Amino acid sequence: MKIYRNTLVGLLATAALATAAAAQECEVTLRSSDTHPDGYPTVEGVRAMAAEVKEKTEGRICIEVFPASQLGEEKDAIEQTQFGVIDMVRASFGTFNDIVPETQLFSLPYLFRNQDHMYKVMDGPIGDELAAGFAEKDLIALAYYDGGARSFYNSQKPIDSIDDLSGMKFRVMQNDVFVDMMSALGADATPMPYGEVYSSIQSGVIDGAENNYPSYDSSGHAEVAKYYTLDQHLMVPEVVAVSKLSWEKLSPEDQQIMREAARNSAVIQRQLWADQEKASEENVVADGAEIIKEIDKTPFIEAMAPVYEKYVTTPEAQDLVKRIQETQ
Ligand code: GTR
Repeated sequence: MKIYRNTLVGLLATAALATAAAAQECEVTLRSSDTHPDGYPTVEGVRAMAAEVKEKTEGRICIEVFPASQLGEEKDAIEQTQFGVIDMVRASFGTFNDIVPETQLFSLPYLFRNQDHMYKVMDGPIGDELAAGFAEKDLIALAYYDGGARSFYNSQKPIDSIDDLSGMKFRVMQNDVFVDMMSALGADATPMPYGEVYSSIQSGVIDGAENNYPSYDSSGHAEVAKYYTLDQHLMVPEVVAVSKLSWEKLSPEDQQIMREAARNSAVIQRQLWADQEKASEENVVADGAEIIKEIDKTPFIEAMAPVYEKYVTTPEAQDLVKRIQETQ
């Protein structure tokens, strides 16, 4: 036992020294915020980026990921990143709403046909143009991650058709598009931060929420809202963004390393995402979730016409939506 204890103390001391040495080597430490827990594809995606950046800068630039909203809920984290209080954020476009108004069109329901379509759009010229919108708001968009397809879940009853949504109360991200989407579906929207959803379903403040399989699973929402209907109304891209203030302190060479590492991390994140979607589906089913897969999406898609009318008004917006829809 004594030997074990000594060994353990020795190991801890060595680890502490190694950590101190590593910390000393970092000339720059960038703090990155994520709402999701350890192991979630977005958290591990940014960690993969961190590993590449560390290697290519020979330990000069370190990215430290703070998972589970340790640095604040997503909307606050985005604002803190704009002000340079936090250096980086990984967040869904859905939370940007009027912070980066250009993201709103990308939050329109049923805009993307499938994940491949979303990748093609985000990895092409449209994604580059959108990065300019982020830059105007002091955020440097480095990579777009996958956020899968979002569907409704609730604690009350299986949703088999659009009529079943009538009068129900669902949490949405704090974004006007989603509030309008819910009223177009005949339901009530309650915008609130992600971290409040679990207790709000549990206490009956809301009937449910909407999200992808990995979030439904990792947040524990599946425990309190057993009915999950795969209507897949939203496919919202996610972004890894750096504060302009932190970015401008880096040399052009280091900026290039960051850009490349972020792009490479998107490839890793998307693979992790595909694996996690399957694993989460299995987890929630094992925990007793009832998945409604057979759902006619046509009435849902048709119901979105007023939302498009409200948001796709200018010729520029109309052109962009057309370009997105026409991307093959
Ligand atoms: C998740 C997304 C988060 C956050 C969350 C939410 O799917 O990855 O960034 O936006 O949804 O609903 O708030």
